[in-house]
Amino acid sequence: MKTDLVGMSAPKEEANKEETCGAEPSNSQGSLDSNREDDRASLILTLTLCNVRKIELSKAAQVFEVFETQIYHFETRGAKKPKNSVDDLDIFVECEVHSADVAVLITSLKSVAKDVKTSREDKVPWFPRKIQDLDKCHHLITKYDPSLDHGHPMCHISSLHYRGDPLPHIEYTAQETATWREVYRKLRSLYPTHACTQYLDAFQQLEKHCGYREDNIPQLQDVSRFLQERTGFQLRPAAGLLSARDFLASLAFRVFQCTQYIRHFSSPMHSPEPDCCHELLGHVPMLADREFAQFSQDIGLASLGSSEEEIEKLATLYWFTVEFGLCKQNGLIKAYGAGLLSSYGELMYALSNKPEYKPFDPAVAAVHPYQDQAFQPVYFVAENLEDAKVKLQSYAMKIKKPFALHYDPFTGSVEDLNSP
Ligand code: HBI
Ligand code: NLE
Ligand code: FE
Repeated sequence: MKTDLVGMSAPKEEANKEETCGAEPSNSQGSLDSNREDDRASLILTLTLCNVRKIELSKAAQVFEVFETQIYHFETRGAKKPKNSVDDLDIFVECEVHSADVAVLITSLKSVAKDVKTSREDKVPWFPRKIQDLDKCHHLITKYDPSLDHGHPMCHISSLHYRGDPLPHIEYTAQETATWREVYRKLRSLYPTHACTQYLDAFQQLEKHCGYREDNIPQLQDVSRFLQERTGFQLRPAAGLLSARDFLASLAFRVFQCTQYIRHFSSPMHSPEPDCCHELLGHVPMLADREFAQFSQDIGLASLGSSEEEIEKLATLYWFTVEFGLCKQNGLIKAYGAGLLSSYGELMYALSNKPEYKPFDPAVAAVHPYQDQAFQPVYFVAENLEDAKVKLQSYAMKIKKPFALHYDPFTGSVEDLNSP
């Protein structure tokens, strides 16, 4: 793949260096550059990292480095608890960090510390209020960072793409196109019997208008334009797997963050992680459906300002619907989940009667265990997409938040209905 993306390192922006403290700067509706400087609200954070193993001290420091935090105070002491933990340190840190980075910084620190306590635990986490703020929602999760071997993901910051930048045009290699061809051909033969009608309708349109063909990997620019005309959804390039919080937040603004690289040619029929086959063949056709687009945006809106626990539930709900959802149609079960519609292997398996099926209930799905490396043992079956949407909406209403958000499509922003 030939691309002008620059990899995982975050380009340093001199304009962002000078941070304002606390208050948000006023939102000038000016040029793109002013968008980039906009919303630099940073805050002073006091953290206690409990029980960091002495040999992992440098890893703890590395996390702060990745987030470009300004450290004012960094102090270690022998761990308080338990008394005999001679190999552990407690670390006290005072630092300045962007509000958008706080939640994910703490998640990252939890990969090296047994517990992380913060001075701001009870506050509402930062969330984007207007579509331009999505420039801050770019935290990548590196699941297999060899330098951090624990179960917790290590988060990197990626700021490769800004709102308004043209979507990168990718020249795929012959081998990449060959992988696409194989995936496309196989899946296309299954769709008529396995995909829901909404998918089939959109897929036909994409073949007609958007360069969906065996020998062509469609470009984000064209696909994004197509979706915008249908449901107002737009695509943005993502450099990899994003944190659930950032990924869901973008859905609130009808923005879908897409990877552009393609799976390895050795396993065309299943990839554990998203790639362009998954985005273009799995997600895009469904995002062209009005009902499904609303469902996706509703999960996104529910995620804004939610606690870590709530985000985890919404991500799980997303998993069992947007990724692996099934629905009834004319007495048969069909797939609407993108993770199924982009995997020949799992699409066959999901409708084979081998797995277990449960009726879709958001409260059950949100806490149901799942695994992301192989086929799902359980799928949730919705009565239809509208029913799934209504059930999700009543689930979302029950999430406790100190505000009631309303999305204004004219300005692409959310406002708090409770504030004067
Ligand atoms: N990031 N780039 C990208 N693409 C996804 O499909 C994606 C993601 N991050 C999280 C995610 N999907 C979901 O599995 C939920 O955690 C929201
Ligand atoms: N398993 C899917 C595929 O092979 O396309 C990707 C799932 C991404 C969550
Ligand atoms: Fe996906």
